[in-house]
Amino acid sequence: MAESDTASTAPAARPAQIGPEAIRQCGDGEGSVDVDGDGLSDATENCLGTSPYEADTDHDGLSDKAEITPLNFGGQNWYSDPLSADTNHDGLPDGTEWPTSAGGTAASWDPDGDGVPNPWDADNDGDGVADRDDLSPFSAMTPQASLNLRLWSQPSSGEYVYLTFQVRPANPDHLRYGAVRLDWPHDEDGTIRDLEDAGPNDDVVIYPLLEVLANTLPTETETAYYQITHLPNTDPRDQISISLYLVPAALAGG
Ligand SMILES: [Ca+2]
Ligand SMILES: [Ca+2]
Ligand SMILES: [Ca+2]
Ligand SMILES: [Ca+2]
Repeated sequence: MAESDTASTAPAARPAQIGPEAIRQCGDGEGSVDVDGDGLSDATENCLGTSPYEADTDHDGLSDKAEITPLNFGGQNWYSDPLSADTNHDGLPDGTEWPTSAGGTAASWDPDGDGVPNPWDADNDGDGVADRDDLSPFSAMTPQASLNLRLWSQPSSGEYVYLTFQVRPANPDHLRYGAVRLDWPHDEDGTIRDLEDAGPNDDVVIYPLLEVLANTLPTETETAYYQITHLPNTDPRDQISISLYLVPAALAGG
């Protein structure tokens, strides 16, 4: 398909963005000289701007040929960028968002069924938490009143197991006061008093807490270090509260 097949062929005009027009201009790769063996001729790669010496120019796990081959999904053609490891700039490389059936590592093209395949979707699982903030970007949980965590193997004595997880209120609006400084009205009698009225929004900061029922109470050192509060309760397990750290949401309303 290419007119010339030498790696030294300079492109007359490189397309600004790789898409249908670029593929029309440069061809889709057939040719006799394909130094890196990725299915795109050297001439086509010189025209597109991909490397004729590397099968995967942007090192995202997908060959240049795979990336310029349009994906027909949901009634339209989608074009990946072989010059960017993260086509939609959502923090997940294309190879992570591509499904295993097409050479990537994701379970499917579109887990939330919104018609937008992962490599072009900023929120793959549609839970309102953007991929770049989401610890589990391919699966959404329905709201639950409580969650059980169980270790399948017991750590050795003195050994720590660190867990990182995200929690989110069913209604994200309930976090609107989280870690925001608020003003306390002038009050000389209440449990919380504000006598000096020095300025607006300088008195109170509200942090969300996670209530945990645990079989083992943290040590005093751990309690102080992690700002853990022991709460009185009637359950045979210990009830503690742990401060949550807010993750700034990248999506509006997230
Ligand atoms: Ca090639
Ligand atoms: Ca690639
Ligand atoms: Ca991405
Ligand atoms: Ca998400």
